This record gives sequence, C-alpha cells and structure tokens, in this order.
Amino acid sequence: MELTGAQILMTILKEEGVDTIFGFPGGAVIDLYDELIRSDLRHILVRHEQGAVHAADGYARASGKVGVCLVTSGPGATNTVTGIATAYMDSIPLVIITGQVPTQLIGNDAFQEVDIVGITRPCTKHNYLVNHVEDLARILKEAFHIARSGRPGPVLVDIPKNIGVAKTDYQPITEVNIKSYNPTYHPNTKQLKKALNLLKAAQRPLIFSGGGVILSKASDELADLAHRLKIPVTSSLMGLGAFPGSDPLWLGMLGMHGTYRANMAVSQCDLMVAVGVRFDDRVTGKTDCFASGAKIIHIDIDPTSIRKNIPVTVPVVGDCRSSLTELNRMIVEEGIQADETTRRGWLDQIVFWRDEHKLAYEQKETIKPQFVIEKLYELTRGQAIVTTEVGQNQMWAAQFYHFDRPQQFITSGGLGTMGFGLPAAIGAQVAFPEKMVVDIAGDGSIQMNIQEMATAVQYNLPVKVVILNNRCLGMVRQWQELFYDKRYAHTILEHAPDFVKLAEAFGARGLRASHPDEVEATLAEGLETKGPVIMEFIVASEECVYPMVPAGKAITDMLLV
Ligand SMILES: Cc1ncc(C[n+]2csc(CCOP(=O)(O)OP(=O)(O)O)c2C)c(N)n1
Repeated sequence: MELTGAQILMTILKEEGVDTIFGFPGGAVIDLYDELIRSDLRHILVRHEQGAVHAADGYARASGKVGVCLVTSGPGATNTVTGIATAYMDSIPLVIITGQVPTQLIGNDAFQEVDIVGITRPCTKHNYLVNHVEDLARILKEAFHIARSGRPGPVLVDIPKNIGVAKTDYQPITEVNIKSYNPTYHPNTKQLKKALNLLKAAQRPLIFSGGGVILSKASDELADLAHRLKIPVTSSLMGLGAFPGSDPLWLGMLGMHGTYRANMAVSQCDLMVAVGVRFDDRVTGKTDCFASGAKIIHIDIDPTSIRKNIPVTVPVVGDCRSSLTELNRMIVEEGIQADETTRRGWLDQIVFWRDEHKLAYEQKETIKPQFVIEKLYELTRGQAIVTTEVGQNQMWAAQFYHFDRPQQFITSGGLGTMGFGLPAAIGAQVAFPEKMVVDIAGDGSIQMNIQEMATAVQYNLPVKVVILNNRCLGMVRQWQELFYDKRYAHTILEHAPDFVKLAEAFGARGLRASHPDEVEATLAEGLETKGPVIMEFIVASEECVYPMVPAGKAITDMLLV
C-alpha cells in the first residue's frame, strides 16, 4: 500500500496504541498536522512546547503508557529540550516527533533549522533523523520499542518536511529487532541465590525502593517481600507510592529531606535491598557514610546504574518485577522467615527513631504550607493524583501527602524542573478525566508554565492548582538562610501577579486563603468546583523544609526543627 510519510506516522501511532498527542504546529510539521486532523487521534494544543513534553510526560507517568508529542522545527524543537531532559532523568517513556527543514536544506542554516538530534543526543535514550521515507516506519517502530522497553526513556524522531509528503510502499512491521539493544529482563538465578543468602542472614534489613519499581509495575511484589520477611521500606522521591504510605512498615522518604527514622535506618541497617534506584546524590549524601555497615543487594534493569555511585555486594540485573517475583518464589520454596525476636528489636528501634523526631510544624497565625498539604490529603482522602513543581512545595508534598499507590505522585525528581507540575497535571488529567488531579505549586515555579491554564480551560481539564505563595523562591532562600548568612540574593519575588485574577483571566476559577481558618473551606470549594481552579494560599515565607541534610554531608547529619 502506498502511503505518505504523514500517513505512515498516523498509522503507526495508532498501531502503537496512542490515543492522544500533545503538540504545537508550525511550518515544518504542517503536513503532519494536515494528516492528523483527518485521523481520529486526539490532539491537545498546548501553549508552549515545553508544556507539550511535560504534559506527555505526566500522561505517561500516570498511565504507564508512552507519551507522545509533536512540535515544529527550530524554536519548537529547542523548546522541548527541558522537557526531554526531565523525562530522561526520570526514565519516562516518551516519543517526541520534531519537524525538520527539508532534507536538501539541512546544513544550510535554513529558516527554523536546528540540529535537534545533536542537541538532544545526551538527553534522549536514542534519537533519529529520518533521511528517507522508506526508513520512517522502521524508525517509528524502533522509537516506541526503545522508549518503553528496558529502562524506559525519551526517544526523539526528527522528520524533515519533505519526508512527510513523500510516498512509499508501506508494509506493517510486526516485530522490532535491534541487534545491539537487548535489555535483560530475567535475573541470573545464581545472583538471586546470593541475595537470598544475605536475606536469610540479615538481622536489620531495609528495603530501599525507587522509580524503577513503579516503572516495572512491581509494587505488589515489593509489598510481598516486605510483608513476608517484615522488612521496613524507605524510598527515593521517585519511588513514593510504590509501597503504601499508610503501611506500618513504611518509613517515609530517605535522603536530603528524608525522615529522621529513614535516614537512621539506612545508617544502621545490616542489609539494604535496593530495588529500581540509582543512588542519586540527593539520596546518599556523602557516599562513604551511606549504609556503611550494610551489605547491599541492588536490583536494576540497567547494568550501568549498578556500582555507578555506591559499591554493591550482590548486583542483580533484571526487571524489578521479574526479579522480585523470582526472589519471593525462592523465599516461599525455602520456607524462609524472619526471626521474631531480632526483627522485633529492629522494628522497635525504628519506632523509637520515629518518636524521637517526627515530621512537625507549628500552625500559628500565618498559614503553614505543611498544614495546607495535610488538609488537602484529608479532603481528597489521599486519593488525588498529585503533581508538583520544584522546591519546598515539592518536598512538603512528598512529606505530608501520603501516597498509597504507584503512579499517584508525579514530580520531576532527577532534573528538578520548575514549571513541570501544571502541564504534567494536564497530561495526567487527560489520562484520567474522572480522577482528582492536583498540582502543588510554589509561586515561583507556577509562573514558568502558567500559560498552560489556557490549555486546561480549552479542553475542560479540571486540574486544581494549589499555590503555596511564600513570595520567594523558597528552597533557594532556605539554602541562603542556612548556609549563606541570610544573604538573600535575588530570591525574593517582590512582584507577583494577582493569581485569583489571573485564573479568572484564563477563564478558570480563582480562590485565595490568607488565614489558617480559611484553608479548609478554600480547599473544599476549589476541589468541588467542576473546572480548572487556582487556589492561592498566602503562607509563611520563612518556613524551612526539615529534616535537611546539608549537601555533601552524611545523611545522619540532619538539621532538625
Ligand atoms: C527551571 C529551574 N530554574 C531554577 C531552579 C532552581 N530552583 C530550585 S527550587 C527553586 C525555588 C522555587 O521557588 P518556588 O517555585 O516559589 O517554590 P518554593 O521553593 O518556594 O516552594 C529554584 C529557583 C530550578 N529547579 N528549575
């Protein structure tokens, strides 16, 4: 069958199960868009290409599917870079289609020409420039395969304008085989046996789970391991929700803003089972001191993440879910159980740490941001999909909203991208139109992609934005307060828009609370409103996130309130 490049693109998007794409048109993709309106694919027209990538990313994180976006060449393509890097750092499966100038003009400094393949090489899992229409189908199939398999990630496909209109014979491709790319899903049994022996001998074991557990849908298997052997669980920011926040074995997040008990447990455990993590510096602090008395089992599908930052006793290369399933099977087969007395001692120690330093704040006359999040948790009964911006708002969301299920907490962990939360919330809401989706935001971050309120209103996506307005770039201000003798170099936002009027100008609802006794009613009203809403809370500007481990210090060197 003879098809144009644009028709091949639409055909393959449908074959790959894509129902929605996020994008913004331009000259180089006008032919692709012309074909798109003739297809039954849903297109969400964002207001900035960065928003398109974050929305596709939020859609992918919430649904577990590959997120797709379509943008034009030149500035359209460069505007996607932050979004691509964000997804790359958090291993999120995306396919980004960029338009390119016609093949005969490439290298000519043609209008809106940019070498997006060169620019994104270090922040994509893979990328392609399509030189011949005959290659397009194979490349697109490979792009989806690479994005979603192994350790997922963003893949960019750059399509020159003439390729969109060129015709070729199209034959469906049923199987993708890439010689040099074969991720290891099934773990080595010998390694698992070694891991099992360590588990048998451990007296103070600890599970450290990460984003890989969510990506491989291994939450049930993780809970099975934890419950079977009564092992307490901590996680990275990216792993929140993989293990229920309401489970008695849950310790909270570890690391720079981790709980006291989680960080103490890391320093005192004798075995760490690390699953789907990459030992980021925000987690480990000073690496020499991290779990220094423990043997470490590290399960991960990406062999390059093993022993990258932390020495490991038993590496297990494999998909988290397959590896945990197999490990649990071996535990049952060998009848391994935790020794009651030693385990009780370990769990009692953790309760002692919990009581020694709880996450705490004092709600006095100004609204405390933590109070807003606690109330949000109560009013949404812990069921909302929560996205965040970056900074204190993100850390308080991680600490005070307790996530019980995977894919419920959507945040830019690795890159820490301000402006992520609103478009990501839009993407999550597109994936789940009936669910409550809330972006917990700072007044700084929200201004980075606020234009996407227009997208939310246009498509009637009822996202709720909770702005914790502290009138400053709070997290940087916190570092200046604690480590730079209170020299607040350009972190005070002396002018801000009226967020209520701004919401209204976009055609959304705007609400504001300035006193603690207005918080609950404002949240209730905002959450009950049918369409998109911005709720602004005027919060204490000098509040800091605690515990805090100063950068480069051991994670037991916590500043506490
Ligand atoms: C795009 C981008 N620019 C700069 C930073 C550095 N940064 C990290 S947190 C932060 C402050 C964020 O302020 P705000 O959104 O108001 O949140 P708050 O910390 O006050 O909750 C800044 C500037 C960043 N993470 N991302």
